[in-house]
Amino acid sequence: MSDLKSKFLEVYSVLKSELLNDPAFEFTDDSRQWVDRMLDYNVPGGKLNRGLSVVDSYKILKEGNEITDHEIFLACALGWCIEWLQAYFLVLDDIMDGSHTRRGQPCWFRIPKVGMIAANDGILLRNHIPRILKMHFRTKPYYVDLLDLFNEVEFQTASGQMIDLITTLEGEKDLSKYSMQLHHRIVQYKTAYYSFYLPVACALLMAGENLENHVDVKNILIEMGTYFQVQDDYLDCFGAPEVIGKIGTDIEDFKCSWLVVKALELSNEEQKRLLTENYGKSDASCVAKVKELYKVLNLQGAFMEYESKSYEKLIKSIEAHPSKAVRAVLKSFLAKIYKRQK
Ligand code: DMA
Ligand code: MG
Ligand code: MG
Ligand code: MG
Repeated sequence: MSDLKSKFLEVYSVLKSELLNDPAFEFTDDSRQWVDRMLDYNVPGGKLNRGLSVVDSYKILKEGNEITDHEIFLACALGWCIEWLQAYFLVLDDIMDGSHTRRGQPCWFRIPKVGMIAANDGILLRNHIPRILKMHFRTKPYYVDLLDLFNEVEFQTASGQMIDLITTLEGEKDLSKYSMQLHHRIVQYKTAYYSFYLPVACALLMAGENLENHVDVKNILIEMGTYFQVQDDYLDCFGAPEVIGKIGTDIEDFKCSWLVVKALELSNEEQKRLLTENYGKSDASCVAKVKELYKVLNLQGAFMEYESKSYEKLIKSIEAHPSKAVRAVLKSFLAKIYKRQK
């Protein structure tokens, strides 16, 4: 494990123990144990890309300046706030998407003793974020901006989840409403803001920057986040569950996935009929027919083409940025996700 990652995980233990001893609630042994187990199950088990990116980005922005251990701790704490936000959204997303596994284990709500308590655990995870921020950032000049940033991004993500969900409504299963434009809108809101803009925005605030001066950085990160969610859509069908740690449900769930939109673009009338008949059904044979059509249409090839085109476009936008440090931050983020398998 890298030094940074082990340092990052140490900070998790510190934050967890502070939350488990929060004087605002009279914990009993049982309730403390519940939260302890719930946090360990849902917060630290992912790739930690978003959280670690805060620390990486902060280091790059401060290049040439001395960084104290305390500043590293603070950057890690902000990184963990994003991992907490992600855990909150994922616990609820898995309930709503009817998913089975996440990060190589059953989804939290699938644990028999947990069930719908998971809904409240999601709310609790969300409430931990302002508590961590208050504990460690209350006296910082950028505290208000930080709170505002997390609030804005949470609103954008929840709105993205809303459009992701309402487009699949039963009784209105109409593939003709699915387009690249709708897909782009969904993924920009549900994924790009919290996964890409938020980590870099946290680092910029810590470095004393005003976010209003970084709209161009935000736009590049949103484009990167869109590319990331197209990968997620691709892996939902073509990824290996052992590698991605989750079993795809997009076909069953009638999601407006990049794959189905691309398939609609490439289909003839007969293939469109096959999609209409089989997309959005949980029956395994229907799912298999959709996957077969995806192969016939060579969506793997279409995705590879999309992937290299997006990469080139992103590199061009990054190269055009005037600040060397910002270019480095954006490139390091892109390198982490290009051609990812999980
Ligand atoms: C998830 O989109 C977005 C958020 C905000 C959790 P998704 O349902 O495609 O994610 P996953 O494939 O990880 O369930
Ligand atoms: Mg999901
Ligand atoms: Mg979802
Ligand atoms: Mg997905």
